[in-house]
Amino acid sequence: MSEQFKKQAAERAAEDVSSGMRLGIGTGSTAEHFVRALADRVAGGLDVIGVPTSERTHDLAKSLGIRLTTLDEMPELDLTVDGADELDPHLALIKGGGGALLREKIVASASARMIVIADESKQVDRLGRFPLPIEVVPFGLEATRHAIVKVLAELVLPQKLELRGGAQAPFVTDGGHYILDAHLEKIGEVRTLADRLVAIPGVVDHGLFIDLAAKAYVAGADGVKTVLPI
Ligand code: A5P
Repeated sequence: MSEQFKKQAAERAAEDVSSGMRLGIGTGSTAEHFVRALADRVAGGLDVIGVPTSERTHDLAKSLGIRLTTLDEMPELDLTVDGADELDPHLALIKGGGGALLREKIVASASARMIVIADESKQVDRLGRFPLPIEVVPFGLEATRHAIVKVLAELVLPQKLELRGGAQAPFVTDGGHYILDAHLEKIGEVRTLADRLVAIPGVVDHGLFIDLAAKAYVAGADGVKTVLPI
């Protein structure tokens, strides 16, 4: 069922795309529905160019005939459409379940607007049930882990961090980094946590997306809702 909802939200977002747009194209199962819906429109004559947020999205979009470029060629975009792991009423997001958070944040930040597409299970009152991905440099991993634990303790948050993929075969991001997933349950001060994490030298970025999403299409049993930040 949720797959159907993801598809409905993605198809609604594809309707917002018009010819001439420079698009950021997200990563994940919901974003893949968007890529397919966009490709259908491109086959029908829509003229757009896209910057993919991962190698995975690059390969899919290319195989479906969507014209692609890079942020180096096209540093300013009109619209990014991407999924999320959680969205709160302010449209603050947790992203990075698929490991593409860094490129996703760079692309969304280079876009005039970001639209989030999701099924209704992703909507929460407060972020944190979904583990927060924190992208870190492999060098000095243990020192970085200690620094993160210290910040979490100071903010009275649980200090459970898991290296994605495990110590024997850590997951490696498109940027060559590792991911520590932080099991936080409920994040009180989203902005404070975001600021404190990026201030740690070994942290490349984290999956909190604040003030980036302008709108969300959330699909559920009652159809597709348009959600604006409160
Ligand atoms: C990829 O890194 C993520 O940010 C995805 O956008 C997010 O995990 C949502 O994925 P699904 O659409 O597969 O749920």
